[in-house]
Amino acid sequence: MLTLYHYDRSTAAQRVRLILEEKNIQWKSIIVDTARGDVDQLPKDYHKLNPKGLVPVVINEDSAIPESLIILEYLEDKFPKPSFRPKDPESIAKMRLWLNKISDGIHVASRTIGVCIVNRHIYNEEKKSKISEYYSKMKDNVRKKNDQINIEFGLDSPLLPEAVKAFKNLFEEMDYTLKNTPWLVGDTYSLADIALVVYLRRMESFMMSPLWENLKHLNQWYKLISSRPAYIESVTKWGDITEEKRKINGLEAFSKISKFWNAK
Ligand SMILES: N[C@@H](CCC(=O)N[C@@H](CS)C(=O)NCC(=O)O)C(=O)O
Repeated sequence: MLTLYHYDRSTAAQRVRLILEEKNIQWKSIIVDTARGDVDQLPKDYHKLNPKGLVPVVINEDSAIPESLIILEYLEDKFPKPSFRPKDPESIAKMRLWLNKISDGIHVASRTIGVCIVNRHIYNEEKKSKISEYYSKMKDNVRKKNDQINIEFGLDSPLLPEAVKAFKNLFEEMDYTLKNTPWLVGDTYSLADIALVVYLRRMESFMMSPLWENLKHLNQWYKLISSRPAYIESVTKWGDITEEKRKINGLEAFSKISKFWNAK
């Protein structure tokens, strides 16, 4: 049986659980949650499965596959029915352009927003030695450097305005596209929808949804996906153990974030 290393609120893991559920693939769950600094949660030799030491990782037929977007394409190839990839090459290219936005800045922007609003408070409540061990073991140097800036400056981080703007631009582009088609790529509910929906939930968890309440096509699309049985099973039901913190810290941050969102 396929095995997934993951944890409840990881956006990268949520999209993998969502496609597993949509495809009705049976899987075994192994929780690896280092997000609050608990590097001792990493199984021995985990870096052989994912050199970055992050989730998700899928193990299938003795192969370890990290990186959520690669996993989505892998699962689509390996278990083609039902399919979540359009058929014609032009639409496939469009789908991949949406996916590309995630690796091209959106995931990093999501991390920046998360660290500035919530994680820095979590880390500050932990023992200093635990957090310095966490960072000494972090393999991704860009992530490490960004986190250091975001922890130090919080809502005044020089990285935050751009991260917020990246989301504004993304959500507006999605809304614009969804004006004419039910899904991001025409009539096909595709990997693009599955991969991106998790960020709506993430931003919503910080109580930020008033910022995009005018984007009605985007909101309709989100409602449509989040009411799917597969989404409820794979995302809603897994929940988020930091939910309360996200709400409280998100509300505190709202006026600042909304200034960045609305800046010209
Ligand atoms: N590009 C990677 C990003 C993976 C990633 O950022 N994983 C996060 C959760 S969304 C993680 O493992 N966090 C653990 C930590 O921060 O210690 C992917 O798409 O799989």
